[in-house]
Amino acid sequence: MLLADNMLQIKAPSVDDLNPQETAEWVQAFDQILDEAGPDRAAFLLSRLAGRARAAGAAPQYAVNTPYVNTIPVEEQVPFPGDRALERRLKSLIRWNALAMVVRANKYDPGIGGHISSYASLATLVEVGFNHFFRRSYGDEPGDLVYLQGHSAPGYYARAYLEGRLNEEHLRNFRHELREHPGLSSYPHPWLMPDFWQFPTVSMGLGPINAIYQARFMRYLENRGLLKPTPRKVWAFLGDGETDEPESTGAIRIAANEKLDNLIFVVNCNLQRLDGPVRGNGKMIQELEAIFAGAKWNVIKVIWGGDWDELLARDKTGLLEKRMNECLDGDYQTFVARGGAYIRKEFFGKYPELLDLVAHLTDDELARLRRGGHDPEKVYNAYKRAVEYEGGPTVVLAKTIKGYGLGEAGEGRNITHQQKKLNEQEMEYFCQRFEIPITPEKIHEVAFYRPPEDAPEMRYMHERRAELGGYLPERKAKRIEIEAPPLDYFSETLTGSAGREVSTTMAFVRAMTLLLRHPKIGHYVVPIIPDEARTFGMESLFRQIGIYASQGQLYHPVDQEMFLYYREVKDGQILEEGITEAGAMASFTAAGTSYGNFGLPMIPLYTYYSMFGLQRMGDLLWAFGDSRGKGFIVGATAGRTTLNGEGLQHQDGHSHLLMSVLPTCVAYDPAYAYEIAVILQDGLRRMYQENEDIFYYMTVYNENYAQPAMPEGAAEGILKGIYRFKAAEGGAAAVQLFGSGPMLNEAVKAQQTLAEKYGIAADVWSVTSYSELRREALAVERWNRLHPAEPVRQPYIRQVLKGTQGPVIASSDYMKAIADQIAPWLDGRLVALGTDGFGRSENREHLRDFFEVSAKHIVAATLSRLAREGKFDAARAVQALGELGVNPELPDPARR
Ligand SMILES: Cc1ncc(C[n+]2csc(CCOP(=O)(O)OP(=O)(O)O)c2C)c(N)n1
Ligand SMILES: [Mg+2]
Repeated sequence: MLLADNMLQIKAPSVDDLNPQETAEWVQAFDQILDEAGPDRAAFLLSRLAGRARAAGAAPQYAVNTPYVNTIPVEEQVPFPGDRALERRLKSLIRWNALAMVVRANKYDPGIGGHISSYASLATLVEVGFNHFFRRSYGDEPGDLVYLQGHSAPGYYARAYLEGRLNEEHLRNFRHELREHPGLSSYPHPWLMPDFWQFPTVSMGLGPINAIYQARFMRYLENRGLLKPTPRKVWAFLGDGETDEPESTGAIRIAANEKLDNLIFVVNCNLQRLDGPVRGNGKMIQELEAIFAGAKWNVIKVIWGGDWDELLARDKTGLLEKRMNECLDGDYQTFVARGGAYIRKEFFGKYPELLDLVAHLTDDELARLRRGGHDPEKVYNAYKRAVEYEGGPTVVLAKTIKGYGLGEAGEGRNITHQQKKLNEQEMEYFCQRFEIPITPEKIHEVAFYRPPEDAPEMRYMHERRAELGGYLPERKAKRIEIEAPPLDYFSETLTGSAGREVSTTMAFVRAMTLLLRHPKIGHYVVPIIPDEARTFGMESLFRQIGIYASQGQLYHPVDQEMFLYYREVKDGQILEEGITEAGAMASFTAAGTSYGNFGLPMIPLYTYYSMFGLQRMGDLLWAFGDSRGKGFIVGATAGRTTLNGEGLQHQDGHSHLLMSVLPTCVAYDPAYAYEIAVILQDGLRRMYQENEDIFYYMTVYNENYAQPAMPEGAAEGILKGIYRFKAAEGGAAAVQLFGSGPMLNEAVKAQQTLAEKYGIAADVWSVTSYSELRREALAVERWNRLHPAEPVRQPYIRQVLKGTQGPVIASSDYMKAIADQIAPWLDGRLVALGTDGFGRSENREHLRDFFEVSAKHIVAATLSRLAREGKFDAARAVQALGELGVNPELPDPARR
């Protein structure tokens, strides 16, 4: 039976029961059908009745919630296939070592942090996975991809310690990464532990959205015939508090629409986040059930442990289920913290019948009635169903206790998330509760414990992992063996446009098209677009390589008669994401890390509306860098003045500033088509041939102008960030004009005006990357600082400008702070012009005048500066401003 049917629960009408006799007969008849024909038949009849009721205007209200009990009925459960005793032992040892790791770290280094209580709540949920489900490989094929909850890291380290993959030294150096011995990073960071961690999950919400797009990308690779299909899954473990992040649930319908039955979410519903309850006044599991079921996910609730089964079975009044439904999460948390007597009084005590039901249980036994997420058999059954479910994604909502096993030190307490210091009594309690075989002295020392290799639990652990194809987490990135095409492969973009006016966006699309046609690497290219392909002139790709659609094209496209119709195909190459920059970024992440996850060196080119990219995706990009992701991000319709008409929320004058903070991002602001080709080629070489773990950001614009041919020898400068594009004619230059993107054309115009009208010779330089120039200069400066006795080295920017004269007037379509990045090496020569402030809807000419970056402002800035330096008559400069039409009394655009 599909769960969606199951979900249709008819709400009780709000009026009183006018005819109890009749009601009883109906209920009796229904029960009979349930008994005799089974739940499928019963559900069918109900939905038929509901349909008739709706048609007759007697529509019952529907709710997407089922009662607050387990989704899987006891009679449908299969027995747990593992050795419960050995698994419990293993889990207990992992619990102890994880706890010890954090307590030790904070004992010797107060304030170093770490988390105990999250893993304590999660242990059963992940251990059932490690012992029975998470496959490291399927034969020679890559296995499951598991996104583990980030701040539960101590638990995974503790497991790897038992497995012998980490040693005691590692554990002692948890959160001490910079000592002489190898340390363990606080959270999953592939950048810091590249052989261990696969997915950086600790920024809440990134794991879930990345997992969804990972599962989809897996299908994309399979449908395109690049990856052999296997039953591999993407598992994502989320905190219940984490689900409040929009990224956690914002893309779940994609998973359902794409029928991703290779995706399993497990939400650890310990009902708490950092400060307190996630929903004290509500019920997180019910809320999530409604959200996921509404999005057509298969929902499996694991609320109650096995010891409740008998109580539920014996309760013929329905009051136990009623009581379960009526208590709020805040109440459930208090039940844990206050213990058995309180539970008897406040939970069961509400109805005398329930007190009778548990009369045979002691208070201690009541307190120990387990929650579903701590019962391996319930968890196993939920996972088994999830794995076997076909046609869509599954979410397992498992109820647990935050700080499970910590007792007074934090079980269910509001402070538990931050608990990192346990006193001796508390640690003794823990060891006793989980039967950790260590002496009080060892507890006092907070010693780690690993049984001998031949202990039955150790043998069991290794056998389980061997059966499942190896240990996890583990990252195994093979060296990429790709040869980047030589630069002349892009020759048509190098030779200029012969006067034809072309935008850099068109030039980029052309270069990408060439890349797509490359016989050896074309199939690795993944164009990613969040619904702006037409804006960027990419629609020809629709026909050429098709839009990926997992189900193909099930409808007749409205434009099918046209040559460039909207062609959706199962093995399409373009990822048309729809309007979700975050989703597209998650696809970019899946593609850009596919070399590490699947051994497939996919080359994503993600093109978006420049303004709507970085501001939204910052955190995802940081995680992308951490993941050692590769690929090209292209900010199209770039520039605060070049994107005309659109106005304040559209015009990007700062993405280069935002990109400059990403350590592995190489950012360029090219002016001409050949610069784009050079950057693209070198990016391919560095990332895919030299195996550097970096990625590229490039801005492209929609202004059409003639594209010049590449000047001889420009390639090195393009890549390093600057080269002389047009030297002054007739004598040494008295001023240096820097331009980037379309503003380079303004610099060239200014060069001409300065020469013709004011007799001033100027060199024009194309600055392709201020951030790369700065990085190089900082590295050289650092070397100089650390080697005071060695001959001083010169940064590239100084080498290039050696012997040049006069001020440097820099203009770009970005904020002045972009050019300011290299000010320290320009000895006070720099005058930065830029587009600080909010954009406006206007045409380019007015925008460039407004932001004072146009040719005339470059000329005015030059004359003004030369006047200040005593190299140009000040009165003449004032007059020139008037001639140029520069009004010195206008307010500053940065603040208007
Ligand atoms: C985006 C983001 N914001 C804040 C944090 C800090 N933080 C770490 S754990 C945590 C609470 C997590 O609660 P929950 O998701 O319920 O996980 P639990 O520890 O209860 O399993 C917070 C706020 C973070 N890691 N990421
Ligand atoms: Mg929680």
